[in-house]
Amino acid sequence: MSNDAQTSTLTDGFHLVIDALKLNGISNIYGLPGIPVTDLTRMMQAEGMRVISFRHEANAGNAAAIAGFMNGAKGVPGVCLTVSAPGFLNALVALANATTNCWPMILISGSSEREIVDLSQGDYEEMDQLAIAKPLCKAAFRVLNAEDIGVGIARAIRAAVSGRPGGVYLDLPAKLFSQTMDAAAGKASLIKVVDPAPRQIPAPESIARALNLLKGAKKPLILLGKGAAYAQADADIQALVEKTGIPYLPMSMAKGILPDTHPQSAAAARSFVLPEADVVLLIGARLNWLLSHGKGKTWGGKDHKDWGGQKFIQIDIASTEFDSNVRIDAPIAGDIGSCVSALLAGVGNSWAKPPAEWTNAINDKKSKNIAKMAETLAKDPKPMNFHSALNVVRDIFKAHPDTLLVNEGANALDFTRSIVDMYKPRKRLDVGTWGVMGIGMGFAVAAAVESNQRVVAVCGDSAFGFSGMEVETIARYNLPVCVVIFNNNGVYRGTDVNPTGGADVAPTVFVKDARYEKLMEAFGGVGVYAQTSAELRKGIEDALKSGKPTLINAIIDETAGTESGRITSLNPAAAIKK
Ligand code: OXT
Ligand code: ADP
Repeated sequence: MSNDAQTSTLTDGFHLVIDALKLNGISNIYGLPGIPVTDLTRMMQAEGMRVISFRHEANAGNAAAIAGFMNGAKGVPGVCLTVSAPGFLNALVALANATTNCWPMILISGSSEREIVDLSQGDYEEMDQLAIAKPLCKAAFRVLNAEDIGVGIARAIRAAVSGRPGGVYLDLPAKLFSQTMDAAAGKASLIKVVDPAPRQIPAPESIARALNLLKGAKKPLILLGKGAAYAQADADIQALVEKTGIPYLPMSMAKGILPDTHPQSAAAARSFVLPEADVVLLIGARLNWLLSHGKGKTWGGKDHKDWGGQKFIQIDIASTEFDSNVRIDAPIAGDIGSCVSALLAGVGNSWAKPPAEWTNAINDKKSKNIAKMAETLAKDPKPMNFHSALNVVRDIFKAHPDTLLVNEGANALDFTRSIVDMYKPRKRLDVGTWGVMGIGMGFAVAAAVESNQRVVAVCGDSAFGFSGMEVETIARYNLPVCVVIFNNNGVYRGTDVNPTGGADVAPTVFVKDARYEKLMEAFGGVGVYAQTSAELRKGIEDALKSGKPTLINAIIDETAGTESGRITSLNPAAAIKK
């Protein structure tokens, strides 16, 4: 047999990985090349996959995580590809963050040779990656033989997207890639995962129990979390809210499942509805720190341990979530699509709307808050403050509701959440459950790649710094991303001083009046220095019109921010003042 004839009947590890991913509808890879995966990235591109190559694996990982949020309900996880030890470690924050947020992501890392690693003989980038990844993700697998690649990738996909979604680690030792096997046998070894995120139908009695509770409520409330956005059951969720007439509160990334301008939105009366509600239906939201653990003053309790008296109905795919903080009176275990449609069937067309005293009281509170906000937004100070800058962003999202918003920072995050209305589901991508900085540019890249829409990333200047080098990635792939840096010269604000009077600036302060826009210009994109709201407006509008990679350095009053934004109280206070 000639060499050509011989190779044409063979396949290898490289091609089996690519074929297995493609077979399962995975076409975008977020990664960073190097030993032992450089050729894999080249071959992936040659085989028609989109390989988005980053400057740091943390950002590639964040991109994959948010791609998982955007597409997971369709059975497609986000995929990140890295080199061994240091590259792998760089991506772990994103893998852990994906798991914490319940987003399906697969981290594929090349690794060193088992026989050397296991004897600790000091291989190139030696590390027992599988053992390190395990506690940080939902599942971790290693493939040693080419004929197991199909199974390995199938297991990774299923583990990532089925049940409660999460991060999965897949360890591929260098030697695997060049292993060969008969091409036909290789093809036969691949698995196209059937129904990767199967429906989980709720028990009828759990639906009846929940409807009973809801029916008796005088002050019902629906709380939509990012699980509800993830599930892509938008029409049924909208119908449930509208048919019951129950006021709803969206968590940050659930904004837009119904337009924030919806008359039943209680977002502008948050601190009123939480303690007042008597029955709360949680859809894809956990009673974790973001909801004050379902108790304490936020919920009308006397102190932080005190239960406010609410009854809770909770829809979640993970039944281990129920009773995690307070009693769940009516747990509904199942996928949100199936659970909401079962509730809808029970609600029918003659559901009695909540008492008018409740909805009127909410509307009263809401209109007062909205009027107060409108007053603040109408001011146009120079330098800009968070409100005047966000007034511009708010107008722009109203006019361009398909645009995706990436958001990180402390004040830049909290003010954006309450000022900028979202009109469509899954358009707001932010720091999530951990409040993690550094998601900005990775999320922005994936948002543009996965959606083919314009993206505006509103980042605090500190937050931006964690992933800032990816401006080059945005420019290199010519992505329609407009980064808006709220530059107030530091972490939270720029006014702290070194109490010793020494030469070092305070730990929270950066170089004053830094010219961040020049970063984008350095890579051929558009840089804008915006000192007024008019300049900011023009900058974003131009970026949306042209689709060119743009970075706007929006100068914000350095005194404007508060410590940690809306979560100041989480900072421990010193017991002893020196
Ligand atoms: O009802 P009330 O009266 O209470 O009012 C509420 C609503 O009713 C009202 N509202 C409205 N009014 C009128 N109209 C409308 N439409 C409307 N909508 C709402 O507004 C208020 C507020 O509503 P909200 O937001 O819904 O309610 P609330 O009470 O805030 O909700 C509570 C929470 C907990 C759900 C919410 O606050 C929340 O989601 N918080 C998330 C907070 C978070 O995650 N923060 C990020 C982390 S902070 C810190 O950790 C930072 N670090 C450390 C660090 C991190 N994180 N990561 C890593 C890897 N390393 C270090 C750092 C370094 S932040 C940070 C950088 C900060 O500096 P930057 O320069 O980047 O940023 P700047 O601060 O901007 O300078
Ligand atoms: P938020 O921060 O917006 O309150 P969380 O991340 O705390 O949201 O909660 C999301 C919840 O949604 C998780 O408990 C997760 O198990 C659940 N979840 C995710 N996807 C689904 C789904 N398809 N069906 C049911 N529950 C889901």
